[in-house]
Amino acid sequence: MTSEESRPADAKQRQRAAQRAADPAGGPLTTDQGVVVDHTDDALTVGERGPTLMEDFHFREKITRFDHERIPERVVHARGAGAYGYFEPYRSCAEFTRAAFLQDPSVRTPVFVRFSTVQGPRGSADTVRDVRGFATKFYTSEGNYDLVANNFPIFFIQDGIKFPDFVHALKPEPHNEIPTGASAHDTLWDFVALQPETLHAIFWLMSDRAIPRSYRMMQGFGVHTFRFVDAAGRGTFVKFHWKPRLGVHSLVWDEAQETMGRDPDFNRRDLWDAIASGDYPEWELGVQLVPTEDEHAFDFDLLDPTKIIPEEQVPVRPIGRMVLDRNPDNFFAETEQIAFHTANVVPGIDFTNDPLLQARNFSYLDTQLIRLGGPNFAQIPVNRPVVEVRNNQRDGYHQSLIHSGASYSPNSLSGGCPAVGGGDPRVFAHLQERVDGHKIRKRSPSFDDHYSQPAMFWHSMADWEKKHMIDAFRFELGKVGTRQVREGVVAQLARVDHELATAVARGIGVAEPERRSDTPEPVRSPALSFENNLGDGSIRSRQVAVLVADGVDAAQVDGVREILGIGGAVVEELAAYDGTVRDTEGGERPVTRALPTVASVLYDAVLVPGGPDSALAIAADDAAVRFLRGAFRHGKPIAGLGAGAGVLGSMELGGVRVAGGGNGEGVVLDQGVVTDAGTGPPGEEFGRAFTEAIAAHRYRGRSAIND
Ligand code: HDD
Repeated sequence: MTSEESRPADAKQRQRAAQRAADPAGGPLTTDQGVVVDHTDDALTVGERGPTLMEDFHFREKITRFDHERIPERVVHARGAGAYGYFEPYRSCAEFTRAAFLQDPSVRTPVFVRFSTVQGPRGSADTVRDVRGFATKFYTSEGNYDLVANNFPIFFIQDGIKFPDFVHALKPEPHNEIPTGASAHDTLWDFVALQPETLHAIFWLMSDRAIPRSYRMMQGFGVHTFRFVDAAGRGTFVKFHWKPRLGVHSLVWDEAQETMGRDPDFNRRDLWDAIASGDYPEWELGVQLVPTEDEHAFDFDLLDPTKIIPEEQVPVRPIGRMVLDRNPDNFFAETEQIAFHTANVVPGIDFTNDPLLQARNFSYLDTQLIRLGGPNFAQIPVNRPVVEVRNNQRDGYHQSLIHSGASYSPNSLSGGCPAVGGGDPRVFAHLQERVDGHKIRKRSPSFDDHYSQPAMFWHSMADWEKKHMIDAFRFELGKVGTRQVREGVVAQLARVDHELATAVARGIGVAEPERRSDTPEPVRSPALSFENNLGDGSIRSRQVAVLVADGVDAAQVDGVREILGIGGAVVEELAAYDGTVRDTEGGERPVTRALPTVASVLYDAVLVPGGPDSALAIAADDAAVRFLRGAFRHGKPIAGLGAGAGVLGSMELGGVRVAGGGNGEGVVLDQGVVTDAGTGPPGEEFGRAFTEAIAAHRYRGRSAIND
């Protein structure tokens, strides 16, 4: 290095030249006024060691802009992840709705979807126990339609006027702002004990639905009963359902908690990586339709957002599919600035008098005004409709359009423009409905039954789902400090099911409740169980770890890669160190990640291949052994080939039977552990067994699954 090159000023110059070369726009750095800046690393000072000058407009602008980079986070659903994609209907839905985007299967409507957690702030972890938001903006040819959904089909309250109470109870305790992103604290459960309408949603919250494996593996629900309106102005009640192609899958609680530390961005990263690698997530849009004349045909009120229409009673008809195929370019500009609003509807979709929906139709526009700093947020690119916007709305903060002409209607000075309606076929016509009644502040008695549907949910669960729910109630209430709150919740649970209430009471040191005579009949809706939402049974996009070390059997790893690759799984080779490992063919295999940087909770399945030296090293590596034990504890598929099968055998995982004795025994499958002690490449039988185990996600029979 010459003395010239070592001078810092030269280094900076080179850096600036490199930045200029890398700038895709090709231009130099400028101020907001377009003035080219000479450099941006030193403020303007008096001499080399003197004070900074106010005159340095570049410095002042840069710092001022930085000071104002943050906008208020959403009061709920602050943490999210989004993506672009498209929606296409399977066939025309003209029979029920005139909505243009639901007419023609050859027309793709662009969408943006934002998934979110609810309770935690923007920087909180992804895998908390919480509801997930699933909001979709359809940029239709008749304007924007927003389906602002959750991954639960019901909500915690019946009337929006209780939303601030519910959210205050759910959010961290006001005195110390603890806990972040969690519902396990006194104020929430106090509210639950006193407000039994919360129970149905609380049952979903205590189920594994509240800890999804992936945003790509959860359902979405519009919750409210909406209305379709056809071209003749006839209404049909409708509930919206998103069903993921990959099925509905969740974490287990122990895994979810560990993942918060290992990768707080677990769900966000999963969505991003899948789309970036071309594995586009897909959902089917389904509708439950109820003719207007059947409004009162149910033993609950269709307007009550704490009730589902069981799918066995009104089947979900698939009407189209949505694919997410593009990650945003800039998180803030797109995912943060997108503004959803339940009242953004298009002709053919209308509201009902669900009191929660009516409140939402006020709240969303209102919240965007403060969050996005004024009334012109619809001009932000991600919020802009694809159709032309023409109206007399003017001025306000951040107006970016230059309007001309008259800004009132009627006018003659601008030729009467924009014309009103004017027979345009796209005109929105509200469903005509006669409304009659006294002005009252009173809940309808048809909203009174708070126990039948939580009971139906409970009785529809498989045994393992019930166990997870009991564990969840015990965990949550075990964190509640106030005894009377714990007792109050148990008293509510006793009104749903005696066995559940007793099991929870035992775990939290509360007296077991008396058996009541008025608990609901054990009605079931099989569609509610995970067991009946497993998806297409594929292993597409599942993350499989292969533990390797020097001396690993190349044919076995390559063989497994080939088998799983056909199914679309993602295979990563993990070793003690980054870099490469030497395989039996003398090749240097690149290591995908070093074991100390990952953990079994970040993978769906694990394989230990053969090669005696490699297997020995794996058995002696603490991180690898911890990885295997973790995968076993969480019920994940595990496989061993050749000497790798021996590693699993020596670990004595829960008494599981493992193939032994060289080539003789063939493939052994026990408790989701697939082994073949043969030394050759993986055979067809092994490939099939491992693939099926991965497709099943978890082996539910392992006793330690949620410990
Ligand atoms: Fe809400 C955000 C879903 C009831 C008031 N809500 C928000 C988001 C979703 C939902 C997915 C995030 C949107 C995004 O990604 O930007 N909310 C629901 C569902 C509900 C529900 C499915 C019940 C069926 N919400 C609800 C009520 C109120 C609100 C009853 C108020 C009366 N929700 C809001 C809000 C938020 C919001 C304060 C916060 C940020 C935002 O709107 O844009 O206005």
